[in-house]
Amino acid sequence: MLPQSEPTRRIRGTAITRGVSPNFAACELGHLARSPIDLGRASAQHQAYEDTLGRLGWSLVSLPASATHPDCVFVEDTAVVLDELAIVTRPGAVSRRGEVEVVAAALAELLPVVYLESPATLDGGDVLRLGRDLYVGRSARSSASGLAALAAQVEALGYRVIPVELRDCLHLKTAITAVNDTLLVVNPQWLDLAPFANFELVEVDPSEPFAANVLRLGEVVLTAAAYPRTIDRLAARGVAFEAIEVDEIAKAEGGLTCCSVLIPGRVLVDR
Ligand code: CIR
Repeated sequence: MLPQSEPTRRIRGTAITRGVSPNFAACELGHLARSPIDLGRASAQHQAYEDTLGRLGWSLVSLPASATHPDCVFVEDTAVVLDELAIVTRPGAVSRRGEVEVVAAALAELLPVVYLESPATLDGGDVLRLGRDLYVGRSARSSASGLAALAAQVEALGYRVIPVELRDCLHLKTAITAVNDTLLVVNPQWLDLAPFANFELVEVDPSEPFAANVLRLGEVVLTAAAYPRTIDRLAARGVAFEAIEVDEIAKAEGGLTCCSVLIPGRVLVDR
């Protein structure tokens, strides 16, 4: 039995999520082979994910699934949230472009919203925010013009865009995520680590290449239960974590960060 964190009553902010599409099995795939997806199991895992966010202090805005957007559960790709505003992306996969509208409407109730325009493409999964630095993966989904358009939106606000070279994985946050402000968990096979020279790194266990995608939820980090060896490495560093099952969702090449857009410190007043 993995250790569980204590529930908290403090409201940390809003988490936007979206249900699993009835057509989830028709999801986009970048580097994974397609395997059968049990829709009921994926939906149950997603419900447990939402329940965990709620228990850990996030006010949920749970948007309805879309039959015409198989990947709609992966809301992370539709937006980049900063302190001052949210940038609605233009996803790299054409089938995913229509996902942004309902998420943008939900975001607009919480903070100002701006948009990336064609021909820029950018997936939120490629953006790792550490303070006022935005590390951005140059992936098959996020183009050079996408990075430039993002920089144009954020540099005047005092953020830096730092490009990161990727290989053999879908998004930057498939390869690296933050445990806290100084400690990152990483699969060193999938990216150029030079931009992260000033951080402490925990490498995934080599038998768990997808374990680098963890979700920072305050003092607690959400991890995927399928990766116990990497969890042991995090525990050895004193990281407080909670592990949940997301292996059915992972068949669509999505992880823990992908299923929410977090807006710290902002909640809808009439909820
Ligand atoms: C896709 O290929 O776009 C989806 N099947 C998976 C997206 C996962 N999102 C993420 O890592 N941020």
